[in-house]
Amino acid sequence: MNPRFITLEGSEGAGKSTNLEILTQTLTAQGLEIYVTREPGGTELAEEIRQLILAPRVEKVTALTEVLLMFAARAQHLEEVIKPRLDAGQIVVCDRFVDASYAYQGHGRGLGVEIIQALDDWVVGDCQPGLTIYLDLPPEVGAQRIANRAKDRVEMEQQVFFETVRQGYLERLKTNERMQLVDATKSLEEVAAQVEHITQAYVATL
Ligand code: Z5A
Repeated sequence: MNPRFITLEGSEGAGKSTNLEILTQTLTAQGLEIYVTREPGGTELAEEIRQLILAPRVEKVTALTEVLLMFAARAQHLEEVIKPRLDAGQIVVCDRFVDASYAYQGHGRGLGVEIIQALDDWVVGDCQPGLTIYLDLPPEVGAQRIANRAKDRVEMEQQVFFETVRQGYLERLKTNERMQLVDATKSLEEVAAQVEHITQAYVATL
């Protein structure tokens, strides 16, 4: 576990990007050195892998291909960006990380937790986040929030897929003390205040 590594999780439209921006501004204003990144992505190669994963296509992408691409991008991201920044004493805040693989590929795609756990042990090892904020939102509300946006390959899935993903996250919460749930159905101001409160309290312990 690396205490300076913080991740944000949630289903589509839960408000991760929006809250990440607000949070970064607050922490930076306090003089903290924050590095913000995202998954899949975060390096030139990992961003290219992201495009491969998310581009809508006629060919069916197998669940195994999808999860291996996610972890290939993650391996690059960890070595090129996350570990060096943490080693340099920065706080790294990442929009999605390995919990997304448990939720989307383990549960949503039905690969099961064991495969993800094996890849997690192999690729991530002990570079686990110290804090993960999970923005919880019913999929139908999230879908409404992003209704006017062009959808990527994963976002084109049916509602039942996103329900399973949500259950996957809720399962993770039961066994991972570093994860804290925020009710993302509340107003943006309320959600942002809670995300900020949790992070400030956590950062104060570092
Ligand atoms: N994925 C995976 O399968 N496995 C993995 O291991 C990883 C990822 C790492 C890309 O992720 C996809 O990769 C993702 C999972 C998969 N696919 N899906 N679904 P992403 O994070 O880039 O994509 P995303 O989850 O689809 O992001 P998003 O749709 O942009 O959601 P968001 O960042 O959580 O939401 P937002 O952009 O901040 O907000 C959406 C809108 O809602 C926006 O207009 C806001 O102003 C509004 N909003 C936000 N909060 C509120 C509140 N509280 N009230 C009202 N309106 C709000």
